[in-house]
Amino acid sequence: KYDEAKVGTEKLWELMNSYIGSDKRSIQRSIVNHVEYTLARSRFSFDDFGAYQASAFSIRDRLIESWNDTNEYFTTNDSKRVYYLSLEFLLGRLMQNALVNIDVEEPYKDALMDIGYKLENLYEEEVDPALGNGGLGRLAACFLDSMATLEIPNWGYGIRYDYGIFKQGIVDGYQVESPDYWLSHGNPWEIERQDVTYHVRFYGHVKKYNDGGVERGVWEGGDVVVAQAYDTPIPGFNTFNCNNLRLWRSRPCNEFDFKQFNAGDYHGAIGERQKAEYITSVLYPNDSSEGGKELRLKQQYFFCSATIRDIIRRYKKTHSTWNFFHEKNQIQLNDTHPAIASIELLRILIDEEKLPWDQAWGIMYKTFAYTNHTVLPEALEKWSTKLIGNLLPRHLDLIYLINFFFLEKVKQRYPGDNSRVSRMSLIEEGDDKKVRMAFLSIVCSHTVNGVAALHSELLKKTIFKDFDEMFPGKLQNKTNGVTPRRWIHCCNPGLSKLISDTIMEEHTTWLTNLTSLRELSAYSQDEDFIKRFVQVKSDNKLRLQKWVKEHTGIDIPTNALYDVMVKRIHEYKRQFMNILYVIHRYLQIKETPQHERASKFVPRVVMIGGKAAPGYANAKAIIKLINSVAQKINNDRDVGELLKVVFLPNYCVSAAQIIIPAAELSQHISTAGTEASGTSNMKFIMNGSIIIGTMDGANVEIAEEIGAENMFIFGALVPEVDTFRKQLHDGRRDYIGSRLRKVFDAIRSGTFGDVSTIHGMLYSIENGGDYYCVCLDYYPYLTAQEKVDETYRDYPKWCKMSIEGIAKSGKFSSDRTIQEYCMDIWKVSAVSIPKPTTNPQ
Ligand code: GL2
Repeated sequence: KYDEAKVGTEKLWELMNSYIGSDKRSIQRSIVNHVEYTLARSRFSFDDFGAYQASAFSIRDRLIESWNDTNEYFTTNDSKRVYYLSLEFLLGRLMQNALVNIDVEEPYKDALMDIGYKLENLYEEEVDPALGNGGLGRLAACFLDSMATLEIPNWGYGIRYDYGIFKQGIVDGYQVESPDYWLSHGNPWEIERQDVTYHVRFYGHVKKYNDGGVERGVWEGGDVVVAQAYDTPIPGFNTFNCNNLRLWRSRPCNEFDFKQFNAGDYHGAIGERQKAEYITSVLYPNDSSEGGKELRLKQQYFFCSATIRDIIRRYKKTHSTWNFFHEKNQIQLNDTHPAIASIELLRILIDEEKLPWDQAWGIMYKTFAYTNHTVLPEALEKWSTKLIGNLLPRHLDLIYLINFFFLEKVKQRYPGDNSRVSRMSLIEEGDDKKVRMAFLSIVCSHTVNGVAALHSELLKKTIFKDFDEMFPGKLQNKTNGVTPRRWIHCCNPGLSKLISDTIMEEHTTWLTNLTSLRELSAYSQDEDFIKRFVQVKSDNKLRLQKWVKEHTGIDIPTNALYDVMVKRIHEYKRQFMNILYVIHRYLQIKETPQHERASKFVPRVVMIGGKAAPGYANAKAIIKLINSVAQKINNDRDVGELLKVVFLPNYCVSAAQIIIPAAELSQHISTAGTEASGTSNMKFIMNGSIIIGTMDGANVEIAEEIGAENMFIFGALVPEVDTFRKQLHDGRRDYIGSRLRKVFDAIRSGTFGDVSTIHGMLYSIENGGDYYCVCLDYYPYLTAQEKVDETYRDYPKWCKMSIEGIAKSGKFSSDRTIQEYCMDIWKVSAVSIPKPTTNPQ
């Protein structure tokens, strides 16, 4: 039926069916065409950046071909689709990923070399699109790669921010933020969709009426802005399927304010219009101080409304009833940030499609699923009812109605249990009433999941306990994963080649079946293999050494243990504990006579990187402390190359691709029960770095897979953390031992210059405020660090441990995660696009 909608002549279709060849000449022709006709450049102004842009356009052409075929195929086959809604997609650079996935990296390398350009240099010309804060946004990007690779009909939906996560600079040891205007040179990967726009309303008022027993609303007035679509093709690895990431940008609506214009205030009228563009200007940097901001809620609703309308429009192309909506569409909420999407669907079904409540509710409920990414109370979203009621009056009505029906059920099920009713209410009572977005998402979704086994268990025992009791089985676990295409093959080509050579497989096989890495176990003590493995690691260390010199000016040796901790700076992640240990190590070296040092200490380069939310004072104080300690130690000639400390500035996806392959030890040392999963831990083991870590998040499952003997595990478990916190609360103050006291004293006495910004944290930790249990875990951490040194001295043993880690990291491919979502939550299967046949050139 859909085929009949085909327009244009047969000839046009035949021409559109042809595709670009992958021979050297065709590649060069397509690049040069873009140089001349897209960029309008001449030979004389054609630099590396121009070559990057032209190559990017030529690659995009190829992606668009399969992207079009894919979408047409899904539509004609009425395929069931998955929509991944996320306020963050931390994609990282796209060029190498695209070339690798569509398997033309080598032909492009040759074709470019032949005309005088080095592909690797062009990779460096690409800006790193950073539309996310950290793990949650990067997870979304890994999922897109896996869904395309597994041929799952999927679109990602998000916001096309003008400004990504801020750029971090370091001045006098302090973090300074500057805006990341990533679009200043255009974005060759996206397709602007002038034909895909929706109107989105804010504020205004609701008129209600009774429609044969159903209360419906008409939402009128207020402001209307336009959402415009920008599409980025998402190619799968080793498949013709190409999915889509649709990002929305806000534009002013054509309803121009003529009143102001006529009154002569031309500038004023333009200014009002421009306010619409603010909505998608900037990504919020995960800052607790920014909670409750109206603009953030506007962003959320803006993107959810456009997305839901887009999904409905697509469904209606091939369906005339609502009966199959949930069977054809599954919508996954990446945290509660897009939670308002379910209410928007409900609103449209009731107020515009005029469905009865029960039917509308059923459709919504069976369509949505929600992923929780944190148990930390400060990160759980709550929106004031005043704010929602003002901005989205009809949605607040519906939320109250949902809450009413829901609490009726709770009362029925637990008669007389009033405290349970108020605990479970979607509305938190108080002077400023708030909607608990996580609870709302649970009630409006058919399935809820946590992101690692421990995290999912904690959800059931703590913040979602009542819900787990009332809806047993609704809460599931889906342990996170990462894409091995980017996180092994692209970032560590040496290791990728070694793996392919060793298990005698083309990388096209093991990269989509990561558990086959197990075969490497047999080589963990094989001399030849170890030799090559060590060579790969030292090449990567050299690459990082250069990066560090270029970005910080610091010289680091390569014949030292590379000890890395990169992630957002947060008290719960405990970079603070790491730097306390560095100070301890420094003091110890100083106390040891020169001639004994070599036998006592393994040379180490400690590298710490990550951004602090701009309003998070303690996190910023930690960065300052790290830099001050680094300054002191690196300039202490007496210590020399035995210990170097580097703060890696502006940690981002492209930096991670240099840093992770070079690490030998990586730190994942959060307080047990705080890190929901962590995903860099997975990337590090895949690249042969050993983990020093606590039994938290996915570390627990990593230990299960690779064996605790192949990690350095230490620290309190969740129940011990609980006990310690209780003791603190009851007044316990004897928890600082003499060696830790010495470190505190060194900080206070000015050994590292003026680090007074950290004094508040020290004071608090000493006086019962050690919420993240730094003092509790400090001594076990020292012991684990001693074990690290001891093991590194036995280098064959060290190598064996890291190779075992790689071999048993297969579970942590995001392909496995996505397969579980498909089977247990979305009930969706692969749809494979047929290989294109015609190529008339
Ligand atoms: C996070 C968790 O903190 C992190 O542990 C987890 O790996 C990721 C992805 O599930 O999600 N939650 C969150 O809000 N951010 C995360 O990184 N920003």
